[in-house]
Amino acid sequence: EFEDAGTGTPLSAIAEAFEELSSNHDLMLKPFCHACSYVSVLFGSLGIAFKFAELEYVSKVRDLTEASEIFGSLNSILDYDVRNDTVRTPGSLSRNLRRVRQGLDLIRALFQNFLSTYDDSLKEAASMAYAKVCAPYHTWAVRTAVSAGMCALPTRDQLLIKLNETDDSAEREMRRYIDASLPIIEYIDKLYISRNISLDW
Ligand code: 1PZ
Repeated sequence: EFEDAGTGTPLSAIAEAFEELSSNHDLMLKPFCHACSYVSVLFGSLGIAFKFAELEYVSKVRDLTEASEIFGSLNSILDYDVRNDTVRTPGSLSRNLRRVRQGLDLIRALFQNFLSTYDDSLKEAASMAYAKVCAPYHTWAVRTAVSAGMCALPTRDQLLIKLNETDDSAEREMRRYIDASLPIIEYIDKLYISRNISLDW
């Protein structure tokens, strides 16, 4: 189903992209967006019910990518929006960054649940991850649409086939993403916290 860029699978490409980001210094916007764009391949394996999630995620990553022509680092996005009092304004870069970060964290939680259960259905793993990471910040309408979509998820085996992985290889690649994305997610949270911006939105 997916084109392999040489040797890798979609999951290994995602893991590699996040491993290449370093959260040790000023994280640059362009490489960050590049890594985020790899995630898009996952949507294709979830089915039509999550098309709206894909459109949401992709458009926010695209806005950030376009901004990377002007803003060098993630820090400079926050500085700009703090100066203009637009951190939480719909469509602002700092708000889009917060949403993309929630998407990255959702995938991390999802992978973690995937690895700790062998249920043939992904509904439980996906619902739990969503409830914890995203639902508290989403409207009732969005939460309802997501819970309807959960009934149309592929099975565990169907997902593995679509991603061109075995149970063992998927476990390895998901662990790589879990380990590589956590410091990035924490780094993004600190951008807000260090400026006294709460994360309850
Ligand atoms: C096999 C596992 C399947 C798991 C499926 C989980 C799907 C969750 C779908 C979440 C859909 C969210 C859709 C819309 C959210 C919007 O309310 C907000 C609006 O932000 P605003 O414009 O108000 O600032 N948008 C977002 O939060 C951005 C996108 C989030 C999408 C994350 C998806 C992550 C990837 C899922 C797994 C591939």
